[in-house]
Amino acid sequence: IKRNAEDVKTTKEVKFHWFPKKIGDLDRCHHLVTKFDPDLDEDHPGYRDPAYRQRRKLIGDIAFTYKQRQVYSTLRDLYTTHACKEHLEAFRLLEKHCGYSPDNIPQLEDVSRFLKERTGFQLRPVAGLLSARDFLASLAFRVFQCTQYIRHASSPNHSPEPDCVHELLGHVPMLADRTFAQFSQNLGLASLGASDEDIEKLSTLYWFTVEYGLCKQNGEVKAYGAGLLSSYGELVHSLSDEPEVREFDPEHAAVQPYQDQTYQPVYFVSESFPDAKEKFRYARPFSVRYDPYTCSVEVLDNP
Ligand code: HBI
Ligand code: FE
Repeated sequence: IKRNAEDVKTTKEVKFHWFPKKIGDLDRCHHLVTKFDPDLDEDHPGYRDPAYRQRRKLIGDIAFTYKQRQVYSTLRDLYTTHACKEHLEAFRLLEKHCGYSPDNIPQLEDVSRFLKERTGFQLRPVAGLLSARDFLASLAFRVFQCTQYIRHASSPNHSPEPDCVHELLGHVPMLADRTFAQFSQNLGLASLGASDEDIEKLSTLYWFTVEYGLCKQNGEVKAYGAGLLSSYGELVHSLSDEPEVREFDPEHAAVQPYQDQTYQPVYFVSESFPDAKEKFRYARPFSVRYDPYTCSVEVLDNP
């Protein structure tokens, strides 16, 4: 008797057809019956109507490529073990009050209102990548520039540019934390009027903290960077034994070469957000102060 691998597992195992075990598995149910297909069945009333058939194909393709809750649900499951407590707490509130759910992309305005109440951060729509200088300058005013389009459905787990998955699942929950919000604004304030070299350094620092930062919590390492929290693969990688993990130090993080094509080989781990915020000091010939009453920046001459 010929046996294949599946036959020889355990004696008690009964073989049966694959069937969906969770609602997301319904994505795999695409075995259409060809009977009554207007493209294949000559007796179909629409068979001789090309416009009808084209319209049917368009609607059919949407159904075929529909991925129920894929990104949201897989990431959310992983947050329990991999995300820092600030992210988890904010995420819970966003689900409760802001329409975060597997089947819904919330409105920017609703999320912005939520953040404004928590930390004074607001979201502003942006069409795509901005220059690092412009992007950082917004942070000085507690404005986060947010893309609104979503990644292409053919690669749900990866996007080469920021998209609303990255902004909403990665950045927004962190911006709801007061200390993290202050740290982000401090990076923004430091960038105002900075030289090109310093913008490069601040961008790199932003990269290793806001995008790819790790932090210690109750003796464990957790992720707080938005690039990690919006990428299933890299989130797992960052907390595995593979990458090198260094103690966070702004001087070093600001000049560490980084990787935007594959996973990072090096991450920086902070003791805590207050610690990261305290360590970041920036010296220059003048200083700036943000006036929250007028939402404007004042330049202070240093004697
Ligand atoms: N623009 N829209 C957008 N979103 C970002 O996250 C972003 C950007 N421009 C530059 C940038 N990030 C990085 O250079 C940061 O390091 C500043
Ligand atoms: Fe980002």
